[in-house]
Amino acid sequence: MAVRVGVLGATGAVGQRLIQLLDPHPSFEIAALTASEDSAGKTYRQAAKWRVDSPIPDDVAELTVSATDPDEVPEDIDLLFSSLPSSVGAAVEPDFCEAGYVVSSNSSNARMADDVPLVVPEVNADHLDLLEVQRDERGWDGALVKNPNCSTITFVPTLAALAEYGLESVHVATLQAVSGAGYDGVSSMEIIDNAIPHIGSEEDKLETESRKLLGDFDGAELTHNDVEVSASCNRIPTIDGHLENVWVETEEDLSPTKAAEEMEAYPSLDLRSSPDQLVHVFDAPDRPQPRMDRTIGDGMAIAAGGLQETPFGLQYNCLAHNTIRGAAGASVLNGELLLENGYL
Ligand code: 11C
Repeated sequence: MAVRVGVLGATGAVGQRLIQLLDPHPSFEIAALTASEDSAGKTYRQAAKWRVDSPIPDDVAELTVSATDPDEVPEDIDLLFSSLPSSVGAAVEPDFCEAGYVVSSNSSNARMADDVPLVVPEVNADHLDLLEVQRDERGWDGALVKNPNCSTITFVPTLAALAEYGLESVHVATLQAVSGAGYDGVSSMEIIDNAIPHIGSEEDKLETESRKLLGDFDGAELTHNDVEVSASCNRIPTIDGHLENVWVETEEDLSPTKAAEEMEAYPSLDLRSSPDQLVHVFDAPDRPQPRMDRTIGDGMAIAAGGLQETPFGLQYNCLAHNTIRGAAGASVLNGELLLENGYL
């Protein structure tokens, strides 16, 4: 029988992607949608300004949207996917967890909390065990699991593939699509003929989330990886797909050829939304490119290329679809991991 799920923040850019990825889904059935007060009481068709590249599923279109409040969501929902603005997520996600709901959240609040697992299943599925600590410390019947920022997800699997060589320092410069800024960013495209450096608090997220993801959990406490990470984040006028330039120094020698082999061999999982191959490495130095390569593995794979030796270490480029692999798909994958591990 399908697990009944809800989407918190269902009308936003990531909320719409979640609905696209969840309907149909072999394990999950959408049974509740929430949004801001002004959408409450409307059908989803009326409330959503639907923009993703497939029609609204008919059964979802006729569901009534409720306010984002635990009292408004049916108790028999087993899992909530959250794509709330972070200020709203910070205010209400703990209430949902206290009320007994398991929440797989893309929102940026609480990602760095000591007892909140920040998970990319292929990289650190074992961090899910942190939920036992969370349950003890917070007394929640529910649980809160986070996926990282889309630009963190883009480069961390490639680093994980190289981690056995000893990561010493990482420099990353991002070229981020406008859909990362939500639908206002897409509709205005006000940065055509421009690029914006130093966007939001992205740089801090890449530097801190990557070290948490690559850290070790000993059953009681999580230790963050001590690799030095320095990020520079830029918005460019691409619609979907974050491209990143990475420089990595390792303790052991690592040639571009060996690094490419390690990335290609890095295992995917057999969760429903896992791509067959997680990291695809291009030989052509001018790939990956967002428009050509963001849909590899149905948007759930990472693409890499341009590997070369430089005086600053191994250099390469990587790319992921920011609203699929980087956001909605990441939350769905964490939901599948929760199901696989008996949390639902
Ligand atoms: C952007 N990466 O491209 C951001 C959007 O922390 O989940 C996602 C923000 C986050 O602007």
